[in-house]
Order: sequence, then structure tokens, then C-alpha cells
Amino acid sequence: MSEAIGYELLGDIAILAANNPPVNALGHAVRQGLADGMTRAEAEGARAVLIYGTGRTYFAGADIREFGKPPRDPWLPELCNRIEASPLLVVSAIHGTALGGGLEVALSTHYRIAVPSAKVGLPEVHLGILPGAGGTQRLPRVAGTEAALDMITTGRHVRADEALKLGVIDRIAEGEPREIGLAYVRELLDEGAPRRPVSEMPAPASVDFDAVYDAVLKKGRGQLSPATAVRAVQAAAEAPSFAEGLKRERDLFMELMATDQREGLIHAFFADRAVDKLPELEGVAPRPLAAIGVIGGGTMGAGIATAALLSGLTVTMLEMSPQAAEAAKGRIEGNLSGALKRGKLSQAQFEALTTKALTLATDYDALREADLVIEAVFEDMEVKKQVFTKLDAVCKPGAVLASNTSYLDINEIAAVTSRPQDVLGLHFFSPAHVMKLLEVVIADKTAPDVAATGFALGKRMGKVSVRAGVCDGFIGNRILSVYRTCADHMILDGASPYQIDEALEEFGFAMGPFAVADLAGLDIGWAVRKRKRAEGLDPRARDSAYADKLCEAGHFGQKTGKGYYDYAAGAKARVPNPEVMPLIEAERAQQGITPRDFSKDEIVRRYMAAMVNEAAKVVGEGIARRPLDVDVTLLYGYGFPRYRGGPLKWADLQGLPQLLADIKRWAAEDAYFWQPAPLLEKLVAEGRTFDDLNKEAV
Ligand code: TC6
Repeated sequence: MSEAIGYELLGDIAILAANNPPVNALGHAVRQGLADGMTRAEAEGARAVLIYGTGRTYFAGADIREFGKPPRDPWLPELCNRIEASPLLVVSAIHGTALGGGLEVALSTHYRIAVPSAKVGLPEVHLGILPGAGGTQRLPRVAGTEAALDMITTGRHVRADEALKLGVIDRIAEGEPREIGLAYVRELLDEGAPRRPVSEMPAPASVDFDAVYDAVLKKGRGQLSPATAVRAVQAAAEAPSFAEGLKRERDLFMELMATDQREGLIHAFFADRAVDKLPELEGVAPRPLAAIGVIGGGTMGAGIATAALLSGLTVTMLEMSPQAAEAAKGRIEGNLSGALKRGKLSQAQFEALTTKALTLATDYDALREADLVIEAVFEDMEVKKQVFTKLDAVCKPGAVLASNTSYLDINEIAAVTSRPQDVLGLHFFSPAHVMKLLEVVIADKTAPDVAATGFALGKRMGKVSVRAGVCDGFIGNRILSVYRTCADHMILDGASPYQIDEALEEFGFAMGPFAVADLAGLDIGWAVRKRKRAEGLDPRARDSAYADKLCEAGHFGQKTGKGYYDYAAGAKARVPNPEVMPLIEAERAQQGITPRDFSKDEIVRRYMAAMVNEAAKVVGEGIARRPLDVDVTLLYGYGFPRYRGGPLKWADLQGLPQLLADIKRWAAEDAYFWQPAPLLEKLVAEGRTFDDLNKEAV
């Protein structure tokens, strides 16, 4: 027997207890242990087998770390068939999460009991694959085709009460999994319950699978796994036998295993879990957090205050006047009422948050007792310096002082205080109570426990926190400004904003860059361009004024009704604003540019190469600690398609030599813009990838 599965014979019941922390993943030792345990139970005269997990969960799935490695017997599909075919009565007792291969094992046992807090699901599509151990064949047989399609294509976790209604589990009971499981097995044996193999149940009903396939493919914006899973469920309904259905599932599973999407999604899974693991913060205790202050109650400040309130912190909102403070409160209430409508907050909780937990103030004195203060005022260095000078004067010793600036130098801000060790950047993304990304910007003098407090705050708010160093734009906005510039260059040379948006949306971005600019407000980019011009542009940099002219005409995007698009018919209609192309054409004529055609492929290649090249500079300079930090930033803050893993995973999958060759070729037309990143050149010269750097760093 393997140590990963404990075996015990209690009277006529054999107990197989999984012991593979932290999540009882079904790695080789666990599979072998289960197979051996079944054989031993049958040989030792047991009448029934109980399977459960020790520790925090039943099996949370196949061991994802084994994917891509040579398979080792017994395979999970065979193991599931072997468990189901046993002459003994086999029962699962589920607690924690029965996910993926875990639920497939449970569906191969003859009865399932769960504790009330248990959840079940088939989340494989989020890893770019489909349930490959009979899940697409067994789940529709117990829950019906429609429920199975929903669970398998969304991958959602289903609570025990819903699972009971759907027939995925047979009973819910309070208690320890071993105890409730044993009582259930005893009851089943006493009443002479028969074995109940799901594979022997009638095939589920057929539905219009082609229509479901099309709808799922469209919703996934190019992600293959959910749509492919529809075809596997179709086989459950239409294949001539259960075995034929399993074979079809296997073939589709293997198809998906071989895709870049599978690699991208699994990279994203592990990057999510690695991103806040920083050796320099290991064992560093964060400072205590209970009360925070937010300065500035505009969209961003109100969003941050909302996130803080929802995470159980008390918030003092500081504004310039009582009227502005009331307006900020209105924004916070507006944000919270969204949570109220979605049932995430009760009316009583809503009232407690907006009255007891939130205090309005106009005097800095109100921040005297705050554990942490986040400044979200106007993006101007002088204004920020005034704010931090005042904070330095009033805040208690040890209070963390944070700026939400998206571009400005945190070192310069920290230098106006007498306590630069307590200062850091906490860069939220708007709307801050919705967007998952938080850049924790560590300045030269930021103390380790202050950095740890930034991560602790992010965790408490449910954010994905990425460590960033100080530079113009930190990780995300610095890279954004370069790939946006690349898009602007393509426009000057002949592409239209609409072609660029279309090409990038086909690539998988939620929205193209020009639709995003309209949503964020064109005045933001305008202010950045003005600042950069005032600081002095390099004479070799290409510049253009058509976007400024759009702003001068009062078109700031969605909020003014017009930007690159005209919003009279709604955002979804995507009607180009007819004023845009004449402005672009006039600019080309003025610069003496003869426009040329761009294919969608060229648009994507240039845009992505610009992104990857700048990202490599960001990693090379230590602004991002590892390539995966860039990937996570773009995935959570910039709508990068998760199934491509992030820009640097995408680059690895494309092949770095070809990307570098493209950049060098384009440097012949614009040597200033296309300067190859030293790190990219180094990796190509050494025949290595960005992921090699991730592995070395973790
Ligand atoms: C499948 O089953 C396919 C079957 C077909 C076969 C033919 N494997 O998330 P946490 C690690 S596909 C390996 O922080 P939580 C994780 O990396 C699989 N490792 O905990 C982390 O390690 P670290 C279908 C795994 O309490 C540690 O466990 N199943 C796996 O916030 C703790 O994880 C899924 O997709 C795994 N399967 O959430 C479920 N799962 O400490 C994926 C976790 O070294 N897992 N680890 O960083 C989850 O969704 C969550 O982990 C959770 C627990 C809800 C189980």
C-alpha cells in the first residue's frame, strides 16, 4: 500500500483514507493506493469500501503538476472504472472540495454523502482541458444534460445543497467525513442497498448540442476547452455505449492536452499562487490593520474605501469640503448597493458599513489613529507632496502611508516625510472594489513589514497582489504605454483603430485598446501625453496630435458619448465616430506618411512584440521580480486572455528567437522604438525561456 492512502478493515467495511496534503491531489501514489486498497478490500472479504480524505478536503483533483509528464499507471480513467466495477458497495464521504478528478472518483463510487460545507465541481476547463476520467459521461447521467453542461462548461463550484438537488450527491450530514461515511455505509448495507454504477444508468437526453457549442465558443472568446467539453457531453447522450462515450471523451481530452491554451492556463494557475510568495517577506509579520484612512473620494478613492469596508476595516474618508465628503459617501453607497443587490450584503450590513464603519472628515486630524492611509488625490506631484507632508505631521508612529499614484515616483513622495520607511505605493485599478489587481510598489526605503502590510491588505480585500519596483508606470502602466504607442504608430502608418481593436479582440483581449481608452476616458491619456511632452520627448520618438484633437473637440470617450466610437446607440453597437478617421488622415498627410495595409496577424505580432519587449525590460531591471509577475499583472489588470497565460508565457510559446528577429527587423524602420530588451537578447543567446527564470526564482 502507498502511504498516500491509509487502509483499515473495520468489520466488513474497508476504509481508504487519502493522506496527501495539502489538497489530496490524485498523484501517482494516491491512484496506486486507491487501486491497491480496492484489491485488498476485495481479497480480505469486505462487503463495502468507504473512501474519504483526511485533512482539509476530499480529492481536489488530478495532480496538475504531473500534466505534460509521461503518464504512469494506473491512469485516473482506468482507476475510476476499476472502482465502479468493484463487486463491493463503494461509498464516498466528501468534505472540502471534490473537484475535477476528485469528483470523477466520487462519481465512480456507488453512493455519495457530503458535509454541508462541501463543494463539488468539474473545473478542468479553467486549466484548458476537460474532465477526462469519465466526468463528461457520468455527470450527465446523474444530473441531466443541461445541469452537466452548465457545470462542465463554467467549471463552477457547486455547494452541497445544490449538488443534492441535482443528484450529484445522495445525502448531506453534519460531522466528520469518516464518521458520517461509516454510518451511511452501515445503513446501506443493513437495508441491502444494491451497487449503483453510474455507467449502467440510462444515457442522458440529447439537446441541440451544435447551438450550445456555438454559444459556449463565443462566450469563451476563443477559449477551446469549454466548447470542446460540449462535444464530450454530446457523446454521453449520443454514443452507442458508455464505453464509446468514454473513448470520445479520451480523444477530446488528449486533443486539449496538446494545446498551448492548456499550457497557458496551467501557467496562470501556478502564477496566481506564486505571485505573493516573496522570499524577502518570508516570516515578516505585517503591521496590524483595523482602521484605515482614504484621502480623496473620487471614483478611485471611493472604490478603495468600498473594498476596505467590505473587507471589515473601518474607513475614514477625507475630502476637501463637507459637500465633497458627502458626494464621496454617495459613491461608496452606490458601490455597496451593487453588493446589496447581488445578495452579497444584507440591508443591516449595508447600513452598518455606511454608518458605523465609515466616517467622513475634512480635517487631517481625523487620520491620527489610522493604521494605514491611502492617498487617492489628483495625479500631480506637488499635490501628493503636500498630502504626505500633512500625513507625516499627524499620523501616529508606525502608520503605513500609501500612495495610489499610477505613474509618479514613490521615492520622491516618501522623501518629503520624516519616515520614508513607512511609505509605499498601493496601486489599485478602477473600479477598485471590482478589479482584482493590486500593485504593491516597494520604494527604496520601504521597510519589509510595510511591504508585508501592503500584501496583507491585498489579501484581506481579495486582491491579487503583485510586487512592483519604482519607475514611471510601475509594471502594468509602463508596459501599457509602450504597446499603446505601438498601436498609435500602426495607426499613423495605415491601420485604423477599429482594425486594431478587432484584431486584438480576436486574439482574446476582452476589449481592444481603443475601446478600452474610450471606457477609461481619453482625458487620462491626454494628461499623460501633455506631462511627457512637458518633461521633454526624445527627438527620435514619433509623436502625433490626432488623439489630442479628439480631446480638444470634447470627446473623452464613453462618458461624453463620443471617443473613437460613437455611443449614441450604446457601447455594444461599436459604431465608429466619423470624426476620427479624418483627423488621422490629416495627421498622416501632415507627416508625409503614405498609409499601407496591415493584416490582423501583423497587428497582433507588432502589438505583442512591443508588450513582450517592454515586459522583458521591466523584468531585467528588477521592476517585476519574475516574468510571472508581469503575466499576472496583465491578466488581472489589462484584460489579457487568460488562456494565453500572460504575455511572457505567450512569448515562450511563440518562440523567443522569432520574436527577437521581428523586433530587430522593425528596428530598421524605427530604431528608437524597437530597441531589443537586453534580457530578451540574453535569453535567446542562451537558448532559455522566461519560464526558466520563473523556475529559478521560485
Ligand atoms: C483534473 O482533475 C483532471 C482530471 C482528468 C484526468 C484524466 N494539483 O489554491 P490553494 C496546490 S484537473 C496540484 O492555495 P485553497 C496549490 O498549488 C484538476 N497541486 O488552496 C497550492 O500549492 P502551494 C481539477 C494543487 O485552499 C496548494 O495546493 N482540480 C492542486 O485556496 C494549496 O492550494 C482543480 O482545478 C492540484 N489539483 O484552494 C482544483 N490544487 O501551497 C484546483 C491545489 O505550493 N485547486 N494545489 O502554492 C483549487 O481550485 C484550489 O487549490 C482549492 C483549494 C479550491 C482546492
